[in-house]
Amino acid sequence: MSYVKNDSGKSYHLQCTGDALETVKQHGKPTDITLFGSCFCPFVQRVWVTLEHLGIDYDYYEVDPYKKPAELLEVSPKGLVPALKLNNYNPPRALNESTVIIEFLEDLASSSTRRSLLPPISDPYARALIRLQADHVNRTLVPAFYRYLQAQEEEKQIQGAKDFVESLGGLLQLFERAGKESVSTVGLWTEGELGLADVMAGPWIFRATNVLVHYRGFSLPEGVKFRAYVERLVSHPTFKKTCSTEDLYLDSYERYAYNRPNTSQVANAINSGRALP
Ligand SMILES: N[C@@H](CCC(=O)N[C@@H](CS)C(=O)NCC(=O)O)C(=O)O
Repeated sequence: MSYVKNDSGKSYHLQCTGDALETVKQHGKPTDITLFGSCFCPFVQRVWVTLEHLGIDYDYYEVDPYKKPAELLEVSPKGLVPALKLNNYNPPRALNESTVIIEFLEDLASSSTRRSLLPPISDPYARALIRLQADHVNRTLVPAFYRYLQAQEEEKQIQGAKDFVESLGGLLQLFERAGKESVSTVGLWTEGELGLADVMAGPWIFRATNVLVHYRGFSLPEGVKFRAYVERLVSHPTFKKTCSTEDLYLDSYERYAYNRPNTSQVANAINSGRALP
């Protein structure tokens, strides 16, 4: 049984709301780095949180990635958000792919703001443990989220929920391992600072608390420690700055929840069993 009965035909939003809108308003003036973003997009959100956390100056530019305007294609070959336009080059250069952008911003911050989402470079093992978490998020958690949300038949939804919970479990195991094997203070799991894995996973965990709850009747895994982690994440001031109000996500994800044809490149990849774009 799908949790919400009928597709009401809602479309994705084209402007941030709530806290995210306030942040957009503070980042309207041209700077060296323009973030091409879309208000509902989790891949954008992870880059956006990174910019905020690292204290790197940027301006936010909202685009509709499904319409693929020429200015987006110029900075992102597949027409996907997020993308960065680097205005200090002449002519300007660009970068796409959220994970690559995040690494770029980390490198940039290492010689400017000196903030980071990773333990210090003097502790390569601790850094690798966090990267293992991030890798798990990208290869397992993110696809499991979409498979679950796009599943239409009851059986597939049950399997989707199981797989999603299992991928969360895998992340927690990696968190626990890092807690045991390193003394790093980076990462919300150990009540440290916001870290790379939090930023990588955050947008989907957040959407699990609203979109998956609404469309799939999902309940987050029990466990005091896990629930406390999710609370620290979604209420983290830097993360919250990039969050719109719940209605924006519910409306924007109805397309996925009913698996409407041609919803997105991600949705098509999930439907055809291919790797995500
Ligand atoms: N691998 C890309 C994925 C980005 C992505 O799929 N973005 C979506 C919005 S959430 C998009 O631009 N979709 C446009 C489309 O499907 O044509 C990344 O990590 O940056």
